[in-house]
Amino acid sequence: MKDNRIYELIELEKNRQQDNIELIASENYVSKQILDVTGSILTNKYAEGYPNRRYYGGCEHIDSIESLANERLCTIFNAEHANVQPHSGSQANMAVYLTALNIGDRVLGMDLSAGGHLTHGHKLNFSGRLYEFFSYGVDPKTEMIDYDNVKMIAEEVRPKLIVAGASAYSRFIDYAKFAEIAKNIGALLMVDMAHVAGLIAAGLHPNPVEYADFVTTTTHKTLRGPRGGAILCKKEFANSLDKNVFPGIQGGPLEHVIAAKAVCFYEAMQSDFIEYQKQVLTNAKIFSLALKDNGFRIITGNTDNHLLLVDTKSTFDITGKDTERLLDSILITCNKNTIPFDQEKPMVTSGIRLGTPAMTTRGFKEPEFIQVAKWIRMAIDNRNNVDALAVIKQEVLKLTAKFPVSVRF
Ligand code: DSN
Repeated sequence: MKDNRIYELIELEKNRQQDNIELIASENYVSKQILDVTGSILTNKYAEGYPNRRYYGGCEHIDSIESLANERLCTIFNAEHANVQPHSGSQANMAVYLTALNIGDRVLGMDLSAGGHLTHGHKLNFSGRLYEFFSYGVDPKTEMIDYDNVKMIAEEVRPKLIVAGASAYSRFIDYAKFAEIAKNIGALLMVDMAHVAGLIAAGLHPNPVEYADFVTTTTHKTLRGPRGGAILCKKEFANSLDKNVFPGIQGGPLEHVIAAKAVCFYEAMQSDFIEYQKQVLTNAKIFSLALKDNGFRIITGNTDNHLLLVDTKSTFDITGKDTERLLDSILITCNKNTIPFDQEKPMVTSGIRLGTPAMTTRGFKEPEFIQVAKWIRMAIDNRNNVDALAVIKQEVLKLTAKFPVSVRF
């Protein structure tokens, strides 16, 4: 019997995805072929192990699929070894920690409140519970990573592993500098490139693979693939890393998702992918400028990538939480986010994080992002005016109708 309720809910979510302006920096819209492959019969197959080394029969086609995914990923990023089995970015990071560290070892990563990620040592996360994490933040004036400070902390703490990469940091990260700091103290370097992987694949951001021992990523952000994780590493760590993914932390790989990852990598090798990523960057720059013109303070003053952090509290005396809710009411979707040295709690925050990847996929260019910046300011000015908010919402609906999600199909 058909599960009507779930189909109804999917329909509602489909409408929401069409109607809203999607500004969550880590989200995107996959292509029809990625959607189809993710929902394909490959979901029926068990394939514990690796290509040609499985614990189940009948894996000959699955082996070809997974090998292709590995080869494509290595080609894109010029890497020595790839593992496409991690179910998520979190599991990719966990597998690297298990490979590089013993429980209790020291690690240095970016503080979550300064732009890092939960798995970079948050005390409630497995990373902070299993390892002795220390953190670096950003410079109070520039709000950017201060590499001299990172070096100083690294020399004092002497971690076995340094983690570079972030989930809410809008500037270039100097991987060469991180590699130099790590080398000087005999530490390994891991780069979590999840947010900027698509920009790197397109050759528009520096490639960390040449500097880092391990590079982890998700496949669903700027890379525009299915929800999942992947790891790249130097050959010397390949065997140990593979063992730490399976059987270390995972059982059967999700081969339907791995096939969709392979399609994602195929798409990332096409020339229109580069054009798309260029537009992501152009849109982020113009969005940042337009928000500044509308009176907002942009953390670090600008962006080098696909996202911006906006301080709503200091200029408009509205928390990130209230801004997120207000924008939800006019069908603009984003997330509240701590800003450097935030005085508010993580569930409240002083700012929002905005990203351009999803709406760029739908065809937004400079004029649309300039308009969105105006609407965000108008909504804040009219936060208690229900009628004015209703008018903006109608305008949003008119605009999103012109940029259908089905452009991907
Ligand atoms: N939760 C993701 C993000 O939104 O950036 C990172 O994993």
